[in-house]
Amino acid sequence: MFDRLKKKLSEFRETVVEKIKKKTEREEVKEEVEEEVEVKEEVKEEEKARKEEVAERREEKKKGEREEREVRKTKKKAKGIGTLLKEKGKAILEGKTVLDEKDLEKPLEVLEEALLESDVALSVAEEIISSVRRELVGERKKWGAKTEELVQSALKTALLNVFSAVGEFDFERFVATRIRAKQGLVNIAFVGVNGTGKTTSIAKVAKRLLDRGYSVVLASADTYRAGATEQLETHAANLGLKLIKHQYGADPAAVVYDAVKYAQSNRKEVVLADTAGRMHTSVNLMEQLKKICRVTTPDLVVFVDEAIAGNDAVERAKRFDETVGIDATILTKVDVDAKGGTAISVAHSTSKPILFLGVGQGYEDLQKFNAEWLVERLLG
Ligand SMILES: Nc1nc2c(ncn2[C@@H]2O[C@H](COP(=O)(O)OP(=O)(O)OP(=O)(O)O)[C@@H](O)[C@H]2O)c(=O)[nH]1
Ligand SMILES: [Mg+2]
Repeated sequence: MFDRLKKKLSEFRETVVEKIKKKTEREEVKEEVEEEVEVKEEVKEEEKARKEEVAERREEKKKGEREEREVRKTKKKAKGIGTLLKEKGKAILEGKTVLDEKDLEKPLEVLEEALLESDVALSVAEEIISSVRRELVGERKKWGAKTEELVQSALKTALLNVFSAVGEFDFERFVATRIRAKQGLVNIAFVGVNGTGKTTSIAKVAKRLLDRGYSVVLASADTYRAGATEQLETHAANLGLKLIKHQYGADPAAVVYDAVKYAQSNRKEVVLADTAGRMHTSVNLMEQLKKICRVTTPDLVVFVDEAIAGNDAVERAKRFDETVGIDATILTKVDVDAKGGTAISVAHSTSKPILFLGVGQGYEDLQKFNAEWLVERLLG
């Protein structure tokens, strides 16, 4: 899961840590050289002074032992000054190296490329890069032993920023609140392009709600694809749920309408409506989806797409949002996604929360989305 982006982020961290180490070493060497030069000059001056003094004394005919003693004293003093300067230099240097734009130019370029290759959309990648730059450049940082932690934390902040703008969405709390407010019923429609995992996700969400004590009805509003109703029927049978269905080719809005009526008269709490997969570019099918949403007024429109779709998912999410107004996203097939950037891109570009991640084909393979979890995984 996310191996590629994870590897690239870790490479960035290593490069920057290495750069900081090298820079600190370089500055240390520079300081030492400067110290030596200063010490030598001081020694020279003192020696000159001594020599003059000695010369005077010579004139006064005071030579011999005294002269030697004075020269020895000078040398000792010079050594003392050197040690002092060195310590001072080290104290200044202690963990405080300043990274400038130039130091980070190349690693940030590489990081941006890696983000783009890992399905992070360009605008999001740019935002992440500026955040990392802001965190690392300029300020005198106490790098020292904490270098790796600080670089890691800059990356973490940048990635979490993307999600904090979108916010979190507590699905169960939403369902509970709606049920209370709407005399016991919440109607949820699942939309998206073909084969992304809508039907499977509905079954997983149904299982999750059942486990939490809610009563659920399924609506097969995919009257378009042969075998779609049978697929949902199998899930309904496995989970012991009522499925509302019509004939193949029937009006999907009518199916959802019937499911809502059924739920109302049978005191069921949640209607999960499966719609046919449709290309976001198909005008007719998008119009049909509009009608389903207009007629059945879902409380929540969930856009389902697959993590492996990368930037295509971003484009599709935008188009579905423009057409029917999506409220949240479920990203499926995260278990087979090596890149890891889709969640970041989709959340950022739609400004809609991610509800769940699909992490396998079983009913339990649905994970509540948590930005911290994702970022930890990417940086781990
Ligand atoms: N590995 C993995 N496979 C998944 C996941 N979610 C769905 N799938 C698989 O993806 C395939 C398509 O899933 P469906 O649920 O039929 O997709 P759909 O969006 O309903 O498809 P259409 O109705 O044809 O538009 C199936 O083989 C699922 O088992 C997931 O999270 N991980
Ligand atoms: Mg389906």
